[in-house]
Amino acid sequence: MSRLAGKIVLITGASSGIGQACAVEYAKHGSHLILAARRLERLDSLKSTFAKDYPSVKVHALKLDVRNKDLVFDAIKSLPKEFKDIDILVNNAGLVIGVDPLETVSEEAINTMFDTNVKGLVYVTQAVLPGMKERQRGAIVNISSIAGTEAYPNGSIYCATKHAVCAMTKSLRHELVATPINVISIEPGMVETEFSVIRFGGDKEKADNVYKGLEPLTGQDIAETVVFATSRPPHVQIASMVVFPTNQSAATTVYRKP
Ligand code: NDP
Ligand code: 8X3
Repeated sequence: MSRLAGKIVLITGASSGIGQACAVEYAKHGSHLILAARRLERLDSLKSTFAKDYPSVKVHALKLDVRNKDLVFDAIKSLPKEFKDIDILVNNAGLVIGVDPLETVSEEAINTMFDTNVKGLVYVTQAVLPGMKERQRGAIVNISSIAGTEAYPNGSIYCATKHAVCAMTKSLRHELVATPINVISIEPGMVETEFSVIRFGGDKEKADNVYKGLEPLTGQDIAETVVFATSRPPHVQIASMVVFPTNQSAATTVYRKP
C-alpha cells in the first residue's frame, strides 16, 4: 500500500497545470484532496471527475485567493472535519506577469507577483503549520523554480519572488529541524501549462513560442517528483529537486531543434 494512502493533501493552484496534475497523482495513491484556487468551477469539475475515476478519494473544492490573509485563515479554520488534519501542503499557486525590464515593470505586476508567490505562500503556511506541529507530522512542498536560484533579464520580479520562496523554504527547514515535519523545495525549469499564457496576457501564440523546438516538461512530470518527495520514509527529507526538460540546462540555456 502507498505511504500516501489516506493522507490529507492541500494543493493551492489546483485548477490548472502543476497543481491539477499533483491532484491526479495524489489521487492515484489514495490520498484525500483539498483543491484550492480562485476558479471554483474548475475545481468542482475536477471533483466530479475524481468521483468517477477514484471513488474512494475524498475531495474538497475550496475557493481561495491566497493573497487574502483573512480568507486564507478562515478557509483553513472552517474546513470540514474530515479534511482538517492536513498531512501535506503543496504551496503551488503562483504566476508570472509580463517580460519587462526592471526599469518599466508596472506596480500592479510587482504587487500581483509578490502578493501571490511570496505573501500568499506565507499566509497558507502560517494557517496550516500550527496543526502539523500539534499532530507532530507533515510535509510542506514549496513549488519554487529555476528562477529561484538563477536570474534572467526581463524577469527580475518573478525571479525575486522565487528567490524569496527558496530562501523562506530554507529558513523554515531550519526552524522545523527538531520536528518530524519535512520542508521540500521543487524547482522546475520549463513546464508547459497555462503559465506562459498568463505571462503573455492570454496570447497563446507567444506562449507556444516559448516551447518551440524542444519537449518541455508536463505538469505530470513535476507532480511525480512532488509525490516521490512526499512518499519517502519518515526519516528521509528531500530538501530540494531541480527538474529540467532534457534540452534545458539553465534558466535561459536551451537547445531547440532547428
Ligand atoms: P498555471 O497557470 O497552469 O497554474 C497556476 C495556478 O495558480 C492556477 O491553478 C491558478 O488558479 C493558481 N493561482 C494563481 N493565483 C492565485 C491566487 N491568487 N490564489 C489562488 N490560486 C492562484 O501554471 P503552473 O502550473 O505552471 O504554475 C504552478 C506553479 O509552478 C507556480 O508557482 C509557478 O511559478 C511554478 N513554476 C512553473 C513553471 C512553468 O514553466 N510552468 C516552472 C517553474 C515553476 P486560479 O487562477 O484558478 O486561482
Ligand atoms: C518558471 C520557468 O523559465 O520562467 O519558473 O524561470 S522560468
